[in-house]
Amino acid sequence: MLIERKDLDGGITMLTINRPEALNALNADVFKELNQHLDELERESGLRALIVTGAGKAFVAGADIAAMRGMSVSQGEEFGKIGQKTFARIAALHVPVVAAINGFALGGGLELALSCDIRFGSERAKMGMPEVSLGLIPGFGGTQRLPRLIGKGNAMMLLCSGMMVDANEAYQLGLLQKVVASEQLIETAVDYCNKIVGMGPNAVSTVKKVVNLSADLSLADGLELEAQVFGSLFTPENQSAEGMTAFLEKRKPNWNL
Ligand code: CO8
Repeated sequence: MLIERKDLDGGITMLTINRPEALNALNADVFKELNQHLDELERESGLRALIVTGAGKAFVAGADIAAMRGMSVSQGEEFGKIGQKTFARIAALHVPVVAAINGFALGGGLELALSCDIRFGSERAKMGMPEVSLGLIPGFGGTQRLPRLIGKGNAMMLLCSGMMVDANEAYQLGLLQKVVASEQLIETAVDYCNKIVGMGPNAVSTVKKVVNLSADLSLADGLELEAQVFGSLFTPENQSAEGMTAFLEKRKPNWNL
């Protein structure tokens, strides 16, 4: 098994990339298993948050260089597309996805983290895009997602030099939302996900959808979309009725109504 699935209380699931002997490098088999898990997760209405992490000293140290070395032009393009499609499924999953970055997140590994919604790192996290050191460029979305997340200047600094940054530098760049001690990483991610579990499930998945759509919209179109979606949450059968009533009645909302 190259990916382990663990289901925690409250609809929180954790996927651990488990190929520590190769620092969890991404090959066709890892992508196959990841897609099988996504097939299941996408169908699960009880899912509330997903955590992705890596076994051993790496989150993911990139695409598998040994597997890529002999690839032809068409195989390289095909492999890139497999990675892009897989990470697009993570980005579009109906619940927030938290990357718990326990160590190296390099190249394809950083691209995996970028497809997640939120990134928490341990003090041991090391992040970068070393593709240019191999004569390559990122092929799983890195040239597109990295500048959108941390701005063109910061992204170019990493992309053109292949340099690695430590957890604190990654935090300053906005690559990581939190840095914690290694032994607290998973607990921090789970605690955060438990906060999500207390919120309206439909509201959380709608936030994710609207924020994701904003990447392709002008500000004016995005505001119009937000207004429409906001209004759509006021139907009597929507969870917002329960959320607001619970507040006024000074009790916790029951989202399972
Ligand atoms: N691919 C394959 N094997 C790897 C990878 C990798 N990306 N990273 C590490 N390994 C293997 C090593 O070869 C080594 O195997 P072995 O024990 O059999 O020699 C084992 O993992 C342990 O690694 P190290 O001994 O090197 O561990 P260190 O702690 O000394 O170094 C590093 C850790 C610094 C992370 C080092 O392993 C390293 O530099 N790894 C490569 C990082 C890298 O360049 N990543 C980017 C890869 S390219 C990429 O991701 C492109 C994505 C887009 C593809 C688009 C498709 C066309």
